[in-house]
Amino acid sequence: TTVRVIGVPTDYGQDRRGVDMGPSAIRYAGLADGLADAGVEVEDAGDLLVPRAEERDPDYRSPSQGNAKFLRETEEVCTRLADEVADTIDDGELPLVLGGDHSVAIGTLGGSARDAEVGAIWFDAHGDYNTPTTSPSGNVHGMPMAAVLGYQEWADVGWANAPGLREENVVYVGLRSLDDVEREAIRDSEMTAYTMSDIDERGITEVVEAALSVASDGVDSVHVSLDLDWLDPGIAPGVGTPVRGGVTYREAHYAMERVCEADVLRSMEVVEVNPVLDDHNETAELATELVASAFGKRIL
Ligand code: DIR
Ligand code: MN
Ligand code: MN
Ligand code: MN
Repeated sequence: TTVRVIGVPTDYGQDRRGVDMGPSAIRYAGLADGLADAGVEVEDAGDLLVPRAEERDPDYRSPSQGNAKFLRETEEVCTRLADEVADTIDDGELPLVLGGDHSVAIGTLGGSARDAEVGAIWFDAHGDYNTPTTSPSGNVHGMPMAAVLGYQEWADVGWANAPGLREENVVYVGLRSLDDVEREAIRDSEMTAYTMSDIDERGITEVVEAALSVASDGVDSVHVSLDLDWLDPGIAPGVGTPVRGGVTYREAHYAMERVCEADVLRSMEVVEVNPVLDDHNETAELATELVASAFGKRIL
């Protein structure tokens, strides 16, 4: 496998500045060495050019945008990202997208699920299933799963929809923070949601097996989205919206090791690393270690 690294230095999707430095922090933490240890070829495509948020007006709204902040800018970045991701797959390589906040997933999945049926595993504390109307914050990083699935008013936002992704092949792992309307929407959907309680009860091994089988059922391959706030903030403090009670270091590695062994990966993204909020880049280091596990680095 050749992994093509695509950095997306955006922080349009949330309120804490600094997540746009995520791609640099992750590279500085040793991403290339980690991937070399995993035994894959690496091609670094650099970063997409993303205008700084200060140069843009977050409150610009077209009539269809509801509360969504920076939706114009998000469209502009995600449209380019989707093309890059689709080109990477066409070239026979595997895209690894470095965020940036989780709004970049609209682009990654848009490209990954353009010409194929794909599943998705969403490792996150959050459901990211809001719409511009239901969102309490207006932050697009709380909306990408609804956007790509075309849920409610997202159905009219063509650039944001991922044609080859169906609800039945979407699995959340590790949820522990949902907004009220979002919770009902997830319950009413055909998606599969494993919460932290499910991990407590069944263990990470069983939950990850189940997630892999739901995501890959009847489709060509699987996208893995890793939001660093999936992990417990004690080991991943450098994120904008930390939530107590996340997965441990070993649970996270085990999950990535199983993703690798399942051999279904089509694309991957690592998002929400914010070096401004971090402790000596430890969250970026953790991100690189987890990526190495996902691509085949093993203890023995
Ligand atoms: C919240 C927080 N549900 C929102 N979402 C986060 O703003 O929509 N997603 N932090 O990653
Ligand atoms: Mn997220
Ligand atoms: Mn999150
Ligand atoms: Mn987020």
